Amino acid sequence: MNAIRPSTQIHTTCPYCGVGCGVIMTPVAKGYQLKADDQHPANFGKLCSKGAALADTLDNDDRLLYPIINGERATWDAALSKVARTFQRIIAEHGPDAVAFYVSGQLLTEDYYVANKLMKGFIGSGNIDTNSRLCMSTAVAAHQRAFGADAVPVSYEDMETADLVVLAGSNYAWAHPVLYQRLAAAKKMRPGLRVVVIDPRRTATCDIADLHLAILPGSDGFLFNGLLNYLRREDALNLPYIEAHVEGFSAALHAARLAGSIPEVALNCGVPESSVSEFFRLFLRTERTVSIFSQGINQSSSGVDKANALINLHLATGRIGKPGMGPFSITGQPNAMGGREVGGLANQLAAHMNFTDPGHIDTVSRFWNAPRIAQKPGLKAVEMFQALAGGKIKAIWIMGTNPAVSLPDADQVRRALQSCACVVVSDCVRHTDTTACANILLPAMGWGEKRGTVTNSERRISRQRAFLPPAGEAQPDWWIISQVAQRMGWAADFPYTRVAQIFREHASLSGFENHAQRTFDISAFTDLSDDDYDALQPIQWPVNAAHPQGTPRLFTDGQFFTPSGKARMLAITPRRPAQATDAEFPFVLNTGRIRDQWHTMTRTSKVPRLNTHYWEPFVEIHAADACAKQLEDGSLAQLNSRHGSMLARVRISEDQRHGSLFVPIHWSDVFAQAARVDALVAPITDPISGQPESKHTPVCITAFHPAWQGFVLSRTPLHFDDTRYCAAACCGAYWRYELAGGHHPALWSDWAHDILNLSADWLEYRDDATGRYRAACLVDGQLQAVFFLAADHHLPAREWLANLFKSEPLTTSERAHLLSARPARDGADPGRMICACHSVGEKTILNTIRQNKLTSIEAIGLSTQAGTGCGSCLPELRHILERT
Ligand SMILES: Nc1nc2c(c(=O)[nH]1)N[C@H]1C(S)=C(S)[C@@H](COP(=O)(O)OP(=O)(O)OC[C@H]3O[C@@H](n4cnc5c(=O)[nH]c(N)nc54)[C@H](O)[C@@H]3O)O[C@H]1N2
Ligand SMILES: Nc1nc2c(c(=O)[nH]1)N[C@H]1C(S)=C(S)[C@@H](COP(=O)(O)OP(=O)(O)OC[C@H]3O[C@@H](n4cnc5c(=O)[nH]c(N)nc54)[C@H](O)[C@@H]3O)O[C@H]1N2
Ligand code: SF4
Ligand SMILES: [Mo]
Repeated sequence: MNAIRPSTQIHTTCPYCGVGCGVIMTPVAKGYQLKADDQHPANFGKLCSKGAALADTLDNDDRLLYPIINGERATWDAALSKVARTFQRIIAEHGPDAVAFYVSGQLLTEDYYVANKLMKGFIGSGNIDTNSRLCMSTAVAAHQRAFGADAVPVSYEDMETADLVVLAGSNYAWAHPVLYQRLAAAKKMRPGLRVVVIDPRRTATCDIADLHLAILPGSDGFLFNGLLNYLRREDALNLPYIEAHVEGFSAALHAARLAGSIPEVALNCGVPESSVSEFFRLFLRTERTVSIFSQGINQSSSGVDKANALINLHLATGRIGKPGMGPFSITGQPNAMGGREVGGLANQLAAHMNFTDPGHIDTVSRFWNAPRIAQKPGLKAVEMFQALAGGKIKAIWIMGTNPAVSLPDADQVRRALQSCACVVVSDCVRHTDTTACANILLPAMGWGEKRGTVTNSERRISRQRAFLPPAGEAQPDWWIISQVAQRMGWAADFPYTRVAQIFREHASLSGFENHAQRTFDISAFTDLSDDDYDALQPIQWPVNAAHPQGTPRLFTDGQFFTPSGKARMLAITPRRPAQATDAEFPFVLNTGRIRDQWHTMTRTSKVPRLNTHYWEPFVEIHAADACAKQLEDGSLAQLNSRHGSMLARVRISEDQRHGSLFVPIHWSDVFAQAARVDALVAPITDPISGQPESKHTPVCITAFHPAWQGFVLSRTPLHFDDTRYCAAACCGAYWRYELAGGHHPALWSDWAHDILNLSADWLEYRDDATGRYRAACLVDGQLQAVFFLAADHHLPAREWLANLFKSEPLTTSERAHLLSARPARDGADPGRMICACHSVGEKTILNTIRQNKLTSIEAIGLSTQAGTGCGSCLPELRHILERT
């Protein structure tokens, strides 16, 4: 092991996505300076906009600082004892299956290991499931079916050395930005590298695509089967490989024949024949192919079949286990992979062992010395919350996830939580939609405070290291769980005082009675000293006696983890999404991520520059659909499904398919009113994996006509009662509120004065005929707030006004133009923020391109600095350049 690095620099791992970038934190006079770790093999010195902003998320604003029982501050001892006693009582009265844990791919491996051990090993129920159910469970099931183990075959380097990279259902540029940058750089070096994007939407990822297949939502299975059939017809299968290493080949091929020829595939997928044949020919002739898949495949009622249909292609061509080849399921959360290692899903056991094998139950039971170990899988996330609603589960402990926002049928989830007498929530944040439903709140240490390991998409284990003191009384999750376990009577089994102890036990279990039968094996770390754990360098599992330096690529010898040692091709019959659109709900609702926010925004929303890219919930719609529904760009719309409704700002976009809508997942009640998209999503899941169909909900959309609309920018946070729509964003020097109301106040002026509640100089303008009210409030010549209210959404741009919140007093000219919201001269309005690193707006970029006749991204960078920071905005810059 290498020596510990100098202690002034702390090497740790970004807590956001599954790329798992290394970052270095250095204490400086005021806080910490962050830089990308140029030695870390995940990112080699690169970061995206979110990672680069981490140092700005470290304040303790709205942190959960101490335990709370029923709204009252409590001691740790009281809170832990209360959790232990309540769980014990319910188990005694109703049995172990009456309690549940709902955990997260954002826990560290050690936290996750202890949570799983407590529930499955000692409480004796399988009822621990994780938000990875909504994310990776489909890929897990597909891997298990094909390889006999949940193992990602490839490394990031394989993606860079491939000649063809297929991106299926992945918005790589925004969701895995550093991998996208690595791919873009590889393509620049080797222009022969081809990129194909399969996504119903045109996304930022299409920026580097040679071919974009904007398929009908949910039709991937038809495409993959069609390709398999095509490869057979063109005699392009690798028969020697199939003979030696694959089973199930004939049945798979037989099923794929039904996909028909290229015209049929094109029809089934809703794309031109020429695109299908181009894709098929590319795949046929390119040996080095990596097929990346993500939520566009996983979040589907037939996701496991789709993933297997894709893996089939690699098995049939022998493109696996070799450099630059393989199917590649990329993980979402920082520790989605670690959660799979410890068996955090309800249908897994631990260390890649399963309930389906009685020998495995026995092995784990003996290793843990846990005679009460669960004998069967527990409830999967969606079923778990249905059981909570039905009263079968009577106590739930939620750790590191926000199900009131992120689970499908989210209104029902919230009702279930509200009706349960024992909801325990461990979180770092005080106010989330889920903490609002909790009876007991336990403060968890956050990133920078806690220690442990995470595993990224390429099976690489990296250390998270602490560099901050805990916020308030916060404790690490493993400690909290162990303390409860001790109080439930299992002190000897949960004796942990240091995180390294847990890691060693986890490593030891991975090797226990393994005999090369289980791919997850990190037994080389069984006797790791505390110092060596502290110094642990990023390494890819398996790490064992045979592979002490780790394993970049799996299945190099064509041996798989099935009983026969052969990989399995699956016979797939493609299915359409479970719910079709109809006259009442004619649109397909697609949901996903935006570039600068992380999930329910508990951390990224703290960073003003991350809030300026998109500052409120929106719905993207094709221009023809918008026209038919009489929706204007920038107006408000109401979306309804059979399950719920939401409000969002309309964005007309040429990137949408006809009949499809896209809404981001990020907004919760904390940041907006009526904007949780999962309130609309049906609790329909894949029958094998239990993963929800989050990308395909039939909905209707109508114009929302409130009595008034408006925006308020304010130097201090404000509170608005009685609105129908309210989206708030912290933008640094000011807060931004986008508003709509159901009825007019008697006097706008009184309303605004009440809300600001501050003695200030008011400039006001009122026009009752048009329903307009505008006001600006100044304190000592400095802008304090502006109110712009109107009968509809036709309001001035906010950017110039926003810029006036810099601390200096306003100039006479600025004052004079305040209520017209327009600068005296053109060019002072930067427009919508594009480059988060250097705060460069769209209008600034457009003007600079036009004035200086710029023709390249590099030239834009030289003139404006846009795109010269983390690079996350490069696809949008290119788009703007193309438009001009
Ligand atoms: N900025 C940011 N990055 C993140 C996250 C975040 O919150 N913010 N979260 C992380 C997590 S946990 C995850 S799981 C990953 C997810 O990463 P991705 O899966 O890349 O992200 P999504 O936006 O959920 O969905 C990907 C794409 O699937 C497409 N899609 C929808 N329906 C279909 C279909 O039928 N077929 C195909 N082929 N595509 C379809 C959508 O249009 C979308 O562009 O991102 C991770 N990275
Ligand atoms: N419609 C739709 N729904 C989706 C998706 C979609 O694409 N469409 N995507 C799904 C996917 S892939 C995912 S991964 C989920 C994500 O959804 P969630 O997991 O619900 O989202 P987060 O906001 O990441 O929630 C994490 C919570 O844990 C807290 N936290 C952070 N660090 C720690 C820690 O160390 N310990 C503890 N105890 N708490 C911590 C944070 O403050 C936050 O409240 O959403 C899913 N829901
Ligand atoms: S790509 Fe961005 S969010 Fe993902 S780990 Fe790297 S820096 Fe963090
Ligand atoms: Mo995820």
